[in-house]
Amino acid sequence: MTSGVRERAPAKRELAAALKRAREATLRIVEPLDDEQLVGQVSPIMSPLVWDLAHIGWFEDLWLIRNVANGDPSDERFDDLYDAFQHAREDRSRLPLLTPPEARAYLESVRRHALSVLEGKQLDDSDPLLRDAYVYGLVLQHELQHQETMLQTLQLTGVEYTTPPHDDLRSPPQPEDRLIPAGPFTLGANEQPWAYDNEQPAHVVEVPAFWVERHPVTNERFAEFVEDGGYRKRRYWSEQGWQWLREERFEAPLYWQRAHGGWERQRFGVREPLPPAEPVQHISFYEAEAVAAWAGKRLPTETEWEKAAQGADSDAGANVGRESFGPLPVARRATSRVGCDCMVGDVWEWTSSPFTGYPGFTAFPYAEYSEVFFGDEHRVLRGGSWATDPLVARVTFRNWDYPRRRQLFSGVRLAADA
Ligand code: AVJ
Ligand code: FE
Repeated sequence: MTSGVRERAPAKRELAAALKRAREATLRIVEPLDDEQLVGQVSPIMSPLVWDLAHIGWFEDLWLIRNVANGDPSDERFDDLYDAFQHAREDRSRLPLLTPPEARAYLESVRRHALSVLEGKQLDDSDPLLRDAYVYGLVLQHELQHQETMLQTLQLTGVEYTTPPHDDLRSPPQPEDRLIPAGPFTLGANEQPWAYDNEQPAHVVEVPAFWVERHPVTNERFAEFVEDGGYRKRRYWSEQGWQWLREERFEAPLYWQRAHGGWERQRFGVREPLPPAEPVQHISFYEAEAVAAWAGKRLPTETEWEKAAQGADSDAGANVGRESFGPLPVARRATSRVGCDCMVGDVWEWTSSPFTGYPGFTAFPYAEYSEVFFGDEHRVLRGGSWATDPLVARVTFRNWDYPRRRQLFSGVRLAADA
């Protein structure tokens, strides 16, 4: 085991500032939308946006008021309405939800109360919830992660949104391999006080040598796979992947459309030429596996991915934080020590690993964040996307979803045995 030097706990003033920054970002996302757009059920796999809003407030009420100060719930009904385990996403728009103005007022009143609790609270080291201000990190990251979920919903609705142009149509560099020599490395987080339970405990693993590509798979390369009949050739697909494809009859990533001069894609309500050098996004795990097979490669395991990513999260140039509204042409940014680029930000990268607990895992502070999702059904995604907040996009962070999902800002990086 390596022993990490923990950073000092953030001061109350810094916590309040971080909560404020997160809230401003949440409100900025929904600012251009009218009430109808906020209450609509866009897709069975996503909540209405007004649910995410009030759920953010409910989670803050639960953790920063009730669990920190033994306060009463601000409204008894909300444990049913806004606990994600009570109702499926597809049913949420039929619930007696708060209206958008009510949800905004609720967010505001919970925040006021939570800040007054923080003001009067001794951040006591002997309470694991308060040590390193953990519970504040939890609530902050929760809100920031829901922002990414809300952006997925917005992209699904096709509402036109003002975003920076993605008109850089240069060709990508040739794929390049990096060799990661065999040897031990420490998987997981032991120095980040706000790491989630599923990133812990950090432990040393032996990883055989492997190849991994310098960049995630680009649109140009993915389009070659498509033009090569990738979606029609059984041999590139796993058993489950082929079955999924036959049911869905997809012929390209989500949001791609054929046009006269080549492919176009829809991005936040706008149709634009597909930028060849951007990482492909909105692919499922099955499509990730298939493009890897077509290239004569495979997906990295999440252990391989994290080993290749060491050092990448210290890069200030990463495409994270919801500003670019899309991946950017692959380039030297968020570069890891072994020289892999775009390891953090741009697109989440599917790995071959199911989502499970590390050896010695203990659920903290609640089993419903990670533990109930462990098992064979989900696959792990790594690295964060352009929509992930820098506070969340660390190299040890583990995301997960069903292998068929494509609404994610998801892409892939290829690996191979050495
Ligand atoms: C880590 C993105 C899979 O959205 O289900 C939000 C994050 N957990 N609220 C999810 C989360 C509770 C989670 N993912
Ligand atoms: Fe949540």
